Amino acid sequence: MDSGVVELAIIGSGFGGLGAGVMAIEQGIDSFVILERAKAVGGTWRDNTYPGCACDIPSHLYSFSFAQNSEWSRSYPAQPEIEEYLERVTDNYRLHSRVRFGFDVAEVRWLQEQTCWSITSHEGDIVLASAVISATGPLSQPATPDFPGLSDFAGEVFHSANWRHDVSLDGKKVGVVGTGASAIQLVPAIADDVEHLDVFQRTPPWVLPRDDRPAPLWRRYLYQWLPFLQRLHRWRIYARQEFLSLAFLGKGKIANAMTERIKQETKTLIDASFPDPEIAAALVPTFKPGCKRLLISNDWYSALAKPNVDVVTASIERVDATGITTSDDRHHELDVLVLATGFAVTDFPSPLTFIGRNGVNLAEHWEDGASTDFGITVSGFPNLWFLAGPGTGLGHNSIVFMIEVQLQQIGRALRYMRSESVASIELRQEVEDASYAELQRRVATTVWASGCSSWYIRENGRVDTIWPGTTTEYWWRARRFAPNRYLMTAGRFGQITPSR
Ligand code: N01
Repeated sequence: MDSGVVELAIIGSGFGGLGAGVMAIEQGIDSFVILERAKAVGGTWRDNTYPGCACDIPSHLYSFSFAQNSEWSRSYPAQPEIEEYLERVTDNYRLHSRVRFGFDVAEVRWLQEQTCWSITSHEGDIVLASAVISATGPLSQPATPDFPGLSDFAGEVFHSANWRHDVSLDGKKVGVVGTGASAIQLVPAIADDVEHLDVFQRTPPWVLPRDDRPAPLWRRYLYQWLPFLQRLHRWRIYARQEFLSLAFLGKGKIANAMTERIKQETKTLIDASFPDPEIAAALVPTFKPGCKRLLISNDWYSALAKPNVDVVTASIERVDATGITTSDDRHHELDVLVLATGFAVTDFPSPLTFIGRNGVNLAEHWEDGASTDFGITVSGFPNLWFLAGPGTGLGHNSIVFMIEVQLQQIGRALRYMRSESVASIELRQEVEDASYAELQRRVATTVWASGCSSWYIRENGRVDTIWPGTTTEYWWRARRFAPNRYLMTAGRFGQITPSR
């Protein structure tokens, strides 16, 4: 068993955790640690290595504002480039020595007497920290369906987020379950290698063309020598993405026109690959565009139309040693089964256990609704901040932007605590209640509550995951730390009282 004492512990080393590390350095916090369960930084961009993996937000925007990269090779670079970018940020800010790799957090418990958090790993190691930033990310827990007979499958089965590069797909009969953001990237990337591909579709997605272009060398030089031009480009992308929110948030003429345009674009893409209207009809969604994540691809439908690819629309009944039987009694023989079935997003705060003041378990506190203040703080859980927390997910813009807004607020809170001799701050219950009530009232009129099933919606029917506004509004309202929203106890921040 190993232990340590720090001012600030950051859990996770993806975009959120690394951004928090930079923020800590900028705030002059010398005593901090980044706890990472894996052996490398990068979070979701380290874990998702499936063929074709890329970001669906252009990287000039999906990157830190303080670490712009003039070298992006194209508008939507592939995963290795994004992972390399995060490694470079880690190097440039000398964060490597701050990361404690292999520390898989099990429990985070508030010790009232000592005014600190006790963070315990699955191996029993303990870190005491005056403050904690949870940056575990919403897409860190793969969701695996429990199809009857799945364990009987004699071939290889793996989740898209745990890609088995040691399993060759060449000349194999492969099944991919799912037609979400991951499947839409990996199916076109593997379709030509396999003998046969069955794509098991439960719900077809809305798909827009992907305006992906290589970045010419001259432009990269230009951005390197005249960084303000790159910033302009970044803001242009930001404005374009923000404009999309009109389709998701509003109800008026503009929203309707945008919705119709999205529908038309998908239908055009489908018709180009599937001239037979009967087959094409099975690929057209019935829910409102945006209710599930809107996808972008130029090769999804052409991949599905390949002679060795079948879209299976009958539901999966059971798996046996040799493949999958669907509800139409057909047996689909498979050598490899890929589960592109997404992530346990609404299961927060799982897989971590947070025990706050008075022994309150956060999972129970959030049982009826994941109430927070701007997804950042929670009542009953002092000196604890979340990045990309509940109610801050997006369907239209860069989550890195949201993380940076959250870091602005956290940085200001930490500065306040250190300069005003505040040992702990805790969100007022009434603030949390009002904040959550507003979120729920507003989300009810958005596309995400328009009647589809998606990972934005929890089992109890609440849309707790998504921010029901523009990111500009979020920036305006959430960037500042407002002391009057918090209960405070006086004392020196960062000084952990010895246990009696
Ligand atoms: O997961 P998903 P994902 N039987 O939940 C199907 C981000 N991301 O990994 O729609 C049969 O979107 C499920 O069917 P249905 C992005 O935020 C980002 O693709 O529920 N099918 C669906 O088709 C995204 O939103 C990038 O009916 C089952 C699919 O599996 C998030 O990750 C790239 C099933 C799951 O789709 C998740 O995307 C990739 C079952 N039991 C991912 N269970 C970027 O570019 C599930 N499905 C940033």
